[in-house]
Parts: sequence; structure tokens; C-alpha cells
Amino acid sequence: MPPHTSTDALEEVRARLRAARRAFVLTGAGVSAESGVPTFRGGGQAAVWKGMPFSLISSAEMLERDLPAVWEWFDYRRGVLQDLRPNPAHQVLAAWQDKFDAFTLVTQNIDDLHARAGSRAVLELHGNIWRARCTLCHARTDLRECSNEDERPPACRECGSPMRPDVVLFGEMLPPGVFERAAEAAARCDLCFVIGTSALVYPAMHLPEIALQAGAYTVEINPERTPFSAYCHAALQGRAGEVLKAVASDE
Ligand code: BJW
Ligand code: ZN
Repeated sequence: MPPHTSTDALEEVRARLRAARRAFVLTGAGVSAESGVPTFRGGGQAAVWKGMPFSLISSAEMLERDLPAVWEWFDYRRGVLQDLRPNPAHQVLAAWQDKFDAFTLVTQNIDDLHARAGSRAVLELHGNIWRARCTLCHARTDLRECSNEDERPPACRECGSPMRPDVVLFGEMLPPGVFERAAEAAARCDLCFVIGTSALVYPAMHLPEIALQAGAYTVEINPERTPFSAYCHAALQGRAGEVLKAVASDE
């Protein structure tokens, strides 16, 4: 059993999982932590790159001010990601997709690890680090087909304008339709998991609020307490991979 998770809480969540028909999962950076992906926050620390807090380097303001610096930050992170693999948390969630009448996996992560674990139709709220998009015509490119030595910013193949990482920075709108589809699923679920997120960033955190309001049983999995812990029905304290394996172990 993961540390700080009582047998009663675990049994209750297992029973809810067996009975659920429509499950909804929101994940954050903590779900990829056991793969070796650094989180943004947690443990009292916030990520910093070249002296800049990530809330600045990952912001719409920085994109306007210094697009090459934004590219450097995302090139660095793709370099970190390229050797990393999905972990048991991604694998348990991929196995759940065929277990319910409806299953919706929504992630704030841009690392593609859910898809690489086999999850289909993942709703990516904050985009994907492996794609670029044109700042003018919005054409998209798969960066796996380009090298980090290509020009920065890359030029759009359609119109020649500078491309940017296809991710949602602070102060930017989410991709059209994605939040709406996620919100619809949240409003219709009977079981909601919120895994590995500091529960600070909106509108993502509206989703479990919608699920709660709709009467869903709501479970948080995180080694630390978050602002959401007080509102959910069960807060399972521990690492996502370990806790999810324990939750899923009697299936
Ligand atoms: C483990 C673990 C293990 C560790 N197992 N767990 C309402 C109120 C106030 C502000 C706002 C509001 N609504 C909107 C805003 C502004 C802003 C916002 O939310 N700010 C708050 C921080 C205050 N939101 C936006 O700007 C959003 N856009 C928007 O609202 O558009 C409308 C608008 C437009 C113009 C003006 C105004 C409004 C967009 C948000 C986009 C977020 N983008 C980022 C960067 C993406 C690109 C990049 O990667 O660089 O997305 S920020 C960053 O935070 C990233 C993440 O997806 C996101 C969430 O972080 P997450 O996943 O929760 O990670 P951490 O690191 O915070 O937490 C990790 C957790 O894991 C910790 O709790 C650990 O304990 C835990 N953990 N190991 C399980 N093994
Ligand atoms: Zn273009």
C-alpha cells in the first residue's frame, strides 16, 4: 500500500471503480514524474530556467518578447523527454479506457506519454511539445521530423512565417473545443480522478469542479496536499504509479 493511504480509503475507491460506468481523469505533471519528467511545482519549489521562472519563459508575454528564447526552452525540454518512457501510471490509465461505458482522459501535460502508453483520444488541454504551429496561418508540423539544429524559429512550409511551439502558454486561450469536450464529459461522469496536479491552473481545474457539482465521486492522487484535497471525496497520498497500481490491483 502506498504511504499515507489508508486501507479503508483504498477499498472505497476500488469499490467505486468497480461500480463506475462513466469515468473521467484529469492528469498533471506529477503523472509523468515517475518517468523522469520534472514537474513545474511541488516540494515547495517552482521550475526555473536560465534564471527565469517558468511562469515567465512559458508565457504569452515571452513569446512576443523573445521567440528564439522560448524555442530554446522547449528544445531543451524535448531533449530531456526523448529518452523517457511511459510509467505504470500511464499504463494503468491506458488499460482503463476499455473498462467503462465512457472513459475520458484529459491531460495538462504536453509530453505525449499518455498516447505513447496506448491511450486513445487523449484531450490535451495545453497542447503537445512535439508539434509546432505557424504564428500566421496556424499550419502544424511534427517536430519529430525536424532536428534541433534546424533554424529557430522554424519557418512555416505553407507561408514562410515563424512557427511557435504548439503549446498553451500562460495568458493564452486553450485550443478551441478541447475544454468544451472535456467539460461535457466531466458533467456526465460518475467517477473522477485528479492525478498529479498542483490544482492551481485554470481553466483545467474547473473540470473536477464540474464533476463534483454533477455528483461524481472524486479522487485525488498526489504525494502532497493541494487546494483541491479538501473538496474531493478521497485524497490518496502517494506517487501516481504506485497508487494507481494499488487501486487497480483487484481488477
Ligand atoms: C506527483 C508525483 C507523483 C509529484 N505522482 N503526483 C483564474 C484565477 C486565477 C488565474 C487564472 C484563472 N483563470 C485563468 C488564469 C490565468 C492562468 C492561471 O491559471 N494561473 C494560475 C497559476 C493562477 N491560466 C491561463 O493563463 C490559461 N489560459 C487562460 O485562462 O486563457 C484565458 C485567458 C486569456 C488571456 C488572459 C486571461 C485569461 C492557460 C494556462 C496554460 C498553462 N500552461 C502551462 C505551460 C505549458 C507549456 C509548458 O509546458 O511550458 O502548463 S503552465 C504549467 O502548469 C503547465 C501545466 O500543464 C500546468 C499545470 O501544472 P501541473 O500539471 O499541475 O503541474 P505542477 O508542477 O504544478 O504540479 C505537479 C504536482 O504533481 C504537484 O502537486 C506534486 O505534488 C505532484 N507530484 N510527483 C503524483 N510521482
Ligand atoms: Zn504559415
